[in-house]
Formats: sequence, structure tokens, C-alpha cells
Amino acid sequence: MSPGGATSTLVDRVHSASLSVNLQRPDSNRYETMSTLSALLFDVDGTLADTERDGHRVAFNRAFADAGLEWVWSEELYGKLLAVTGGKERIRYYLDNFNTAFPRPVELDDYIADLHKAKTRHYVQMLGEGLIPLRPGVRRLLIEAREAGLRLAVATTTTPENVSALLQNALAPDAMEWFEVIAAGDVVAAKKPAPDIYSYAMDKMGLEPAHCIAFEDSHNGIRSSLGAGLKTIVAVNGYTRAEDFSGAAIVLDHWGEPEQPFTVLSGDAAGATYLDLALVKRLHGS
Ligand code: XBP
Ligand code: MG
Repeated sequence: MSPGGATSTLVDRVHSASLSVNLQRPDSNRYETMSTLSALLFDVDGTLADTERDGHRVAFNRAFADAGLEWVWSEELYGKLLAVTGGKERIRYYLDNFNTAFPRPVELDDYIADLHKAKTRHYVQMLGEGLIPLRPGVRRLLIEAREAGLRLAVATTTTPENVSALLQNALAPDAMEWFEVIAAGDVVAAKKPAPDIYSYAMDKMGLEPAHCIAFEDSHNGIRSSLGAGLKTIVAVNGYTRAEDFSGAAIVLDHWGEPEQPFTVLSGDAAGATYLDLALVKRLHGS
């Protein structure tokens, strides 16, 4: 899980190829390249909030029960199912690999889509009840970024309704307006680990990867962000702690707060104990 590795080559290549400022160092004739940081791009599930075990998983199980199915996704099984991003894709993966005896309806796509709609209703309801808080440090960092005039976006696999419900209930009633772009769900055909959702968000913002940085929690997530040419800061969660984060700018156990210091799992926080904008900029290289 050390920084560097094959993926960082791609990041560096994109970094230096895009719009940048050449600075002449006063002490020499050598030039160095520096890109300004303009935008922070956030994953949602596992990154802004710990949503999977006590949120999405429970909502899937409620939808299955509503449909009269005896499927129960335990915490352990759900960890295996997280190999695939996207709720509809995850149900199909479950049938293909863990419940092959289930007699499949002829219209399997529609069947899965209906189950998934019910799951989304349950999940949004749980968020409305305030059951899922933001991870420590998220609110503080977002506020600091806004005050500094940085642009914010979301790049996630989850369904758009889930994003608005989380932001409005856990962050602020007007939180949707904090984000210039919410790139979510089926807006791209290929979900994470494909880079498409990050590329889509940057395209909408008219920004090159060198001027952005991504925040992720999972191997599939960082494969997506690095594939889009983005430097990436990682905070793991219970399901992703042992995953491979090669190429990350840093890997933390959580984002940290002044009274709740993070542990650095890989990389260099330069003595910081929580993620603030100064550390984000340092990790970005600006
Ligand atoms: C998140 C996901 C999502 C949620 C469920 O991955 O995989 O599928 O588990 O969301 P990431 P939906 O954090 O990498 O974006 O059921 O709405 O698809
Ligand atoms: Mg995630």
C-alpha cells in the first residue's frame, strides 16, 4: 500500500500534460511545474459517510423481505458483494455467484430494477430518519474548502436520490448547492472501477485532472480516480481496510478531527493529525 507504483506513473503523466504554471525557482535556473488546486471531488459511500454495513445492506434486506424473498445479506456476505459497485449490479452478482439455485424470472433486468427501487426507498427513508451521520472531519473540510473558494463535486456509483438524501439530512438542508456537479449512478454506463464517473464530473466542470483531487475509501474507488488521472486521498473503512491502495497520495484510517487524530496507514502527513486544506494542497502538490 505504499504511494507510488504503476498507477502513479499515469497520474504524473496526466498531471504534467495538463494546464499548469511554470515557476522559475529564484535560487536556480531550473523550472518546476505547479498546478493550482481548483476542485475537490468526493466519493460518497464509505467516504462522506459509512453507509454500507448499516445503511445500504439493511435497505437491501428490507427490500428482499418486502418481495417475499428469503435472501438475507449478512455483514460478512455483504463484504464479499462489495466487490461489485452499484446496487443493481450487486444483486445480479449475488445471483450469479451466491444464489445460483434461485429460479430467475424471465424479465430479470426488470425484476432486479424493481427490487432496487424498493431498496432505494428504504435507504432514503433511513437517511431521513438521521440514521447515518457524516464521517468525522467531512463537515469541517467541506466548510473550509467552500470558504477558500474551492469548487466541489461528487463522483459516485450510488443512485442520485441517495446522494441528495444524505447531503440534505447529514450535512445541511441546502447542501446540494454546495456541490457544482453531482455525478451519480447510471449517468455513465461503466461504474467504478471504470474512470468514467470522475471524467464525467471534470468534463462538466471544465477542469483538467491536474487541478482536482479525489477522496476515496475503496480499491474500486481509487482505481476509478487514478484511472481518470486524479491524485487521490484515501480514508479506509471497516470493509476496505485491507484493500490495495497503491498510487494513493496518502492512506488514512479516517479524515481526522482536531480532537480525534487520524492514523497514517501509508504516506506522509507532514506531522498533521487531521485532514485540512493545507494538507490536501500539500498532497496535491500545489
Ligand atoms: C458505492 C456502491 C453503491 C452502494 C449502493 O460504491 O457500490 O452501489 O453500495 O448504491 P462507491 P445503489 O462508493 O465506490 O461509489 O444501490 O444506489 O447503486
Ligand atoms: Mg466508496
